[in-house]
Amino acid sequence: MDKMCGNNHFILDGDKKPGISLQLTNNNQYEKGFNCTVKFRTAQRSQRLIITIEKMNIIDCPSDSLRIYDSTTLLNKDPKQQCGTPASFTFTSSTTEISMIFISNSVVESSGFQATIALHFPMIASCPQNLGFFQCKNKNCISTQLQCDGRNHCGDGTDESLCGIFFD
Ligand SMILES: [Ca+2]
Repeated sequence: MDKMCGNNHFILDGDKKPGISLQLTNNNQYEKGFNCTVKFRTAQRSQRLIITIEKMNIIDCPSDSLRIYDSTTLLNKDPKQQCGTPASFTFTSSTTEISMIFISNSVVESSGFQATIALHFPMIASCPQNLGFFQCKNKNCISTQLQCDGRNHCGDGTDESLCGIFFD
């Protein structure tokens, strides 16, 4: 995420970029006095976004925090999901845009968080795997390109749950 800050939108698109993984930070600790916004949106108006925070380690809480917005609506309203070391959590947007805003103060730093964003295709009712879609157990419909890559894109981890068991 360190290199993605700014007001430009990263566009997720069904063919080329159906999902993305990001982390703050690639280093051991995030920077002091960091103020970073990263914005994502869907290529198509019918699409939605799934954001999953796989891990979070923001010790200087609440001075340092991550806020996630569905357009202008705060998604992680629970302060325990803005910093600290919460369990993995996920949201599916009701709009075509998600913003992540991370702020740190000048004192303590820690490793930050690891997240995925994936396109959800709510208009494709049956979510057919032979047409390139995968239906998660939680009913999110993502691209099959995001299965079995070691990152939780469904939100419930079911895109990673049946990987390799027939071939190992
Ligand atoms: Ca995945």
